Amino acid sequence: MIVKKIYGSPIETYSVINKVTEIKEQSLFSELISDSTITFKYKLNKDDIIYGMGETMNGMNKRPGRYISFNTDNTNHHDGVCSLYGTHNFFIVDGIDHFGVFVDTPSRSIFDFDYNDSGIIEITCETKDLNLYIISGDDSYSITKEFLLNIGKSFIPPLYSLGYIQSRWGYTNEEDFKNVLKGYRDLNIPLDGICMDIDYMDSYIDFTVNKNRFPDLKKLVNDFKNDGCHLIPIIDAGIKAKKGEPTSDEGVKLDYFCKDTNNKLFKGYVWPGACYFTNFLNSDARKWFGSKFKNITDYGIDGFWIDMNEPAIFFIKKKFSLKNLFIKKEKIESMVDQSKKVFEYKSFYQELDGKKYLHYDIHNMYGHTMQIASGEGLNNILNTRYLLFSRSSYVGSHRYGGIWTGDNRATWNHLRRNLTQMVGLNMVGLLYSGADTGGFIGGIQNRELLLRWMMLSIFTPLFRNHATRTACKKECYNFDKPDDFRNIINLRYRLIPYIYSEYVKAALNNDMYIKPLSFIYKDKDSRLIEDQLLVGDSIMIAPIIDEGKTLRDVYLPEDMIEVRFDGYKFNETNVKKGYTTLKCNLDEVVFYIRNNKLVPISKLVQSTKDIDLYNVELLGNGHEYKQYIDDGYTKDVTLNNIRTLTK
Ligand code: MIG
Repeated sequence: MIVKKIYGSPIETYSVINKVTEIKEQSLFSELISDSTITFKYKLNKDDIIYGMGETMNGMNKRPGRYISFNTDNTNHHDGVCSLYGTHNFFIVDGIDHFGVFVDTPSRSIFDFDYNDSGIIEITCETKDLNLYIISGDDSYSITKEFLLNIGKSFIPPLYSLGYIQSRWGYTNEEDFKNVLKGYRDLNIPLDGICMDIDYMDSYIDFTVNKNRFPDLKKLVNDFKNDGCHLIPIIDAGIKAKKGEPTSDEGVKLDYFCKDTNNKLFKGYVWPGACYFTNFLNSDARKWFGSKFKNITDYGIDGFWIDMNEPAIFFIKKKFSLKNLFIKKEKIESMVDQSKKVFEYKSFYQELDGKKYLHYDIHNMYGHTMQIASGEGLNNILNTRYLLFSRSSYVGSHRYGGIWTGDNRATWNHLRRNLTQMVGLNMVGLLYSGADTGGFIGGIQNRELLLRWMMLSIFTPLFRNHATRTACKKECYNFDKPDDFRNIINLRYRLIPYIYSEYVKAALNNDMYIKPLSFIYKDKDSRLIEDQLLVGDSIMIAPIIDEGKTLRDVYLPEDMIEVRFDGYKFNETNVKKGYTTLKCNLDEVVFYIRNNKLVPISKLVQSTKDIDLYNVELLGNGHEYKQYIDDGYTKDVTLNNIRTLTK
């Protein structure tokens, strides 16, 4: 059951979509209301585990920790960093008591979970207008499902989005993209997409294409699609402020941009130089922004990623030249440390129905509202499903697209965090998510790390290898013995019938696609496992996420089948419940199939274009599998498209 208590007059955040029973008083937390804040406190029991908080750092168990909801472009994050790109204030206390809480506020708020051994939960909200949702249920899984039911169904991407995607900031022209595709095709390593980063645009202006670099983008897109590869361009939040630029002129004329404290157009500097920021609170502005995607979909494009939408602002007074950005280190740091952007965020307003909101007070829903605008726009423009993933998000963003977890690093801890973040993200319906596989930042080529990371990422719906322009080369064909990369990606493609089916079933049933063990298994050990995941209903994974290791302990809550894949063949072995040692070298991949379950697999293909979802083999010792199946692109996605396979 879910109930809510309303404090003050909260703004619509487009997170909970069902009508929820209102309560006048709540007794779960003690409340302390000051002039400008509300604080909620709850005394924890010794063994309580806390799940949730979406994208945040630290383990699956969020206790102990401090999490500050204040969407931040932090390129230097690590455990202990309190704010990342999204705000997902949903958590569950799992112990003697069992309950879920969603603090629905777009303002800055601090979540202290047994922080400094306090033994309590202490939540401080910096504005007093909010909805507090309390969800009761028997266990963490049913509480999560109740929550998911109330925030609506997850976005369902087109089939190609489940293929492997290569990306790098620095692919500049047609030639670069052709070389990437050729690099993969020549080595028979499957690939379904290449992301276009900001250099495809004309002077970083949204909804434009640089004609010198891409003389015939329509042809390129079409040729690539015929070869099973989709180009996926980026769109940034800031719109270059320049007279004569159509988007800029239109937005000014229609009054869709944010205003500063003097009621003049607000300008912040990002890649294009001075930018305007769309007031996404206004539904007409959202519609307008969404319709702009047509400039790019007209080239045949049907997928996008949206960036810098916290929004990231380098500075608001023209203090530095963007040309020097990568030369003057101290300047870069002051620009990119977005957690210190209080002044910038207090310098502009957003308007809704004639009411002005200081951006700072509603900061955490900026990326979310850009995601809504983009998703709705693409849905209106295209006859088939679109691909969309955002950097910034809020609870509710999952209905319009997915996310990637931002600028991580080529470190083993970031690989571990990719695994733990998937739990929090799935708890808020962000099923189409994943990290920059191999790490966004990282100068030295680390073959082992990339291989191990891929062994995890093949199970996350978004499977993208992305890196910054100063990072080492990370395309698989740039490494020694590319066969090892091919083996792993081959497994991904063979699993696509399963991944697609489990994904769509999870979306249609308001369910999670990735779960922690404890959401299914009630034993003590399952509660403590932080480095294994359940992927869909049939698979458990236990990837090796430590440097130099080929062995690890795996906990099996029940008898399972170990599946070892060498790139071509599957080798199934029964393993008994309890602890076991897994050996996995770099030229093979291992995963587990739960007892009495099945996994449909396809033949080997080079892209999803050639996958035949109707023609699958079954792994595992189950007898029946419910396969979701359609053409991968229709918008008509219903539970009617399920067929039963038997073994
Ligand atoms: O200021 O577009 O997180 O994925 O490659 C950096 C360039 C802007 C940040 C994104 C990253 C992307 C990069 N962007």
